This record gives sequence, structure tokens and C-alpha cells, in this order.
Amino acid sequence: MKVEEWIAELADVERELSVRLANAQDVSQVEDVRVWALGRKAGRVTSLMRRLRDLAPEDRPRAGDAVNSAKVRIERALDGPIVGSGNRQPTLPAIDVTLPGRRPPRGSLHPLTQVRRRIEEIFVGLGFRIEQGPEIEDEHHNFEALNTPADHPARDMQDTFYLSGHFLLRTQTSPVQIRLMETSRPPIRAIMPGRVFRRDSDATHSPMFHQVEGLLVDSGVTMAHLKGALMSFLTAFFGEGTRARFRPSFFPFTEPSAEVDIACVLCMGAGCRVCKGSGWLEVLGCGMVDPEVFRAVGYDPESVTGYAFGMGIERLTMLRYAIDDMRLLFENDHRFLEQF
Ligand code: 2U9
Repeated sequence: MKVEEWIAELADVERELSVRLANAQDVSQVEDVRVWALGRKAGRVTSLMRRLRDLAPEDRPRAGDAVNSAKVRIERALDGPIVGSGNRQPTLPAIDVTLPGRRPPRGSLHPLTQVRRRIEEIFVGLGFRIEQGPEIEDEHHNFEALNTPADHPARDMQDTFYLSGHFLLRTQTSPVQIRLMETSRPPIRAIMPGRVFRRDSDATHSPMFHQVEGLLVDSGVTMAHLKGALMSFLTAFFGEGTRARFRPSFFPFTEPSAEVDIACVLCMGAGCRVCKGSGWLEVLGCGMVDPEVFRAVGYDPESVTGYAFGMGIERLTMLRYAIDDMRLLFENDHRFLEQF
């Protein structure tokens, strides 16, 4: 037999195979085509391969190459999708392309991030800028410049994580305000959100927590400005009609100082478990910047006045969402986080 005839026959087989496949309507008809082409006894390709030995020895490699590559094409076609006309008896489930796709589960922002962003949004709306500074600080910026002398209880080894030398992990974000005043002149109107560190750990304290502090410095600033700004913030954050009281307090860096309570979000002031029967919840601290702090950064306390405030983001988050254990905010348990 001539090799040209043999190869022409192989081409005929491939052509007929594609016609047969085009008419196959289900898996079993495709299987019939497979047997017709590649069946071990009478398959058309199989018998062609058997007849390789009828060719002249020098023609066999060419014919062998041709049949091998034809087999690859044939197998690929047999394994492909069923395209039989009519598709009257589909054996594979029809795909409804109009169905909505499966949505991948979507993450959400951590409640602390949501609350921090909300606080930032409110103060930016009041004209404050957002400032940041280092978490590793020195004693001067974290304590001395804030009128917190070496014998102050807040500097106790119990409360502060000390690093080597005179370095420490900042216990508050106030050193950012000190750095800002050292490098710029009034007027200043900024908030400082960030992580702070204290050696304390239980259901209401974490060794790392988040604060937002604020500072406004200008001439002629009074406690009335402070009260106005904080009432605007509390009303925006906790809702219209929020009642608050300013209670005298003490901080080394402000004079006079106050702590701010809001009427309990749970019992509206009647007294309950959350507010421990008092009807009030402490939400932040504030005061007029102490003249000693201005002196430490080289401002003249006779011509410059200012107010400052500080709040814990964890505490505001717990009050806003009625969370009773701070550890839930740090464990990253999805069952908890998915609720926000
Ligand atoms: C400068 C001057 C004054 C920041 C202030 C507070 C009051 C305050 C606490 C709230 C809860 C810390 O997170 S908390 O434990 N903070 O009560 N912070 S006044 O005063 C400053 C800051 C910087 C230069």
C-alpha cells in the first residue's frame, strides 16, 4: 500500500469523526464514536495502525507521526463538550446563565477601626487635622514636657513599658501634641489617634489600647470653647439629645481639668448594671492646657491659651455596641467580628 493512500484514509477518518461527534447528543453516543474510532478490535484508527506494516519501511515513520498526532486531536475532541444538535436529552445538568453568581464572603472593618474613623470624621468636620507620631518615645516627650514629674504615680514601673536607655512605649498620644507644638506655632487644631501601651491587663484593660487625643491652641481660648466642641462631638457620636456633665478632675497636663460623663446609654440615667447604678458613664477627660506644658515647648503662657481632651477608643466602642469584655476586641474571633 502506498503511504499517500494510507494518509488520505486517516484524513477521511478524522473528517468522519467530526461529523459523528457533531451529531452525538449524549455521553453514550460520544462513547459509540470513541469505539468507532479507537475501539481495540474494529476501531478505524486502530486498524489503520495495524496496517502500518503494509507500508514500505522508509514510509512508516511519517505515517506513524501522522497517526499519533491525529490520535491526540481525536482524544481531545472526544473529551470536549457535547455539542450534538438539538440537545434533546442532556445528560449534563443545564447551566442557567441567568442565575446570580455566588458572592464571595465579604469582610468588614474591625469595630475599633469603624469607631476611630467615625471619631476622625466628626473632628475633621469641626476643623481639626489628624496628626501622628512615634510609638517609641522618650521620657521627655511622654512625661516631663507634660508636667508629669519623675515622682508621679503614672511613671511607676507598674504602668509603663520601659525600653533600653531613656526610651519607652508611649502611655498616651500626648507626646504627639508636644512634638507638634515644638515644630509649629499657634493656631493649632489637631487630633491624634493611635496605639498606646500600659502594663495593665484584665476585662476592662489591655496592655495595648487606642486613644484619640485633641489639642486646640490659640489666643483667647476658654473652657466654653472646649465644652462646645465636645458637646458637638458627643451629640454626633452618641446621637441628638445626648445629655452630658462635666465633673471636676485632675490631670498633670491640664488646669482646670474635667471628666465628661454621658447619661447611661442603656438605662438613660435611671441606674443599671452598666452604669453601676449611677445613671452616668465616663467617656472622656479634658481641660485647659497647663501653663507649664506651654513653657516646656517654648510658648508664652501669657499670650497663648488652649484646651485638650483624651478618650479611649475601646471604651467608646464598648459603650456604643454594648460590649462587656474588652478582650473580645483583641481576640479576632470571626463569630464576634462578623456582627459589625
Ligand atoms: C497636651 C496637653 C494636654 C490630653 C488629655 C485626658 C484629659 C484624658 C484619658 C481618657 C481615657 C486617657 O485613654 S484614656 O485612659 N485622657 O482624660 N487627656 S486631657 O491632654 C493633653 C495632651 C497634650 C500637650
